[in-house]
Amino acid sequence: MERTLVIVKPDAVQRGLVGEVIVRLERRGLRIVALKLIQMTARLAERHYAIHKGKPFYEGLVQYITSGPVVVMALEGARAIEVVRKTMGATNPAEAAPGTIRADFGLEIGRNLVHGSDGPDTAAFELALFFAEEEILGYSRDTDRWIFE
Ligand code: D4T
Repeated sequence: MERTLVIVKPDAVQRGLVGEVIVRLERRGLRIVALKLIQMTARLAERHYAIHKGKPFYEGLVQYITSGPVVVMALEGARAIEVVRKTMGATNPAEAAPGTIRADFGLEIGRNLVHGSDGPDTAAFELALFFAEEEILGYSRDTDRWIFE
């Protein structure tokens, strides 16, 4: 079973879309194994987005992600990383497929509502960045046998 990190970004929180984002991921069958509301510090944002340092959009990205509370969660499920990214849609909402979170609620790349880890190594790094090991709960649901083969 794979784990991934999802961030409901400040624009989605301000627009009252936290529930909307969670429901789309949860109803796919993904299991929420950690969840909290935080305000990211510049230091945390810089570590999370270290790979983008030096790019023209980097400063704005750090400014945006630290501009208000975000909801961070760890989700678990079969192929969770890929499933979350497909549910979010392309990075630029203008290019995202209709039916995805970014297409249904967004217009611009710098206000794209959600983040999801883009691979197993990134997921492990990001989960450790946002959650202490004991904050991620290993448990099963009675419905799991109707979702997982
Ligand atoms: P995140 O990391 O937010 O899930 O987005 P993606 O994984 O889909 O996309 P990314 O890493 O390429 O970009 C990270 C973040 O930077 C913003 N961004 C990106 C931007 O504001 N302008 C840009 O030109 C690019 C490429 C959006 C997402």
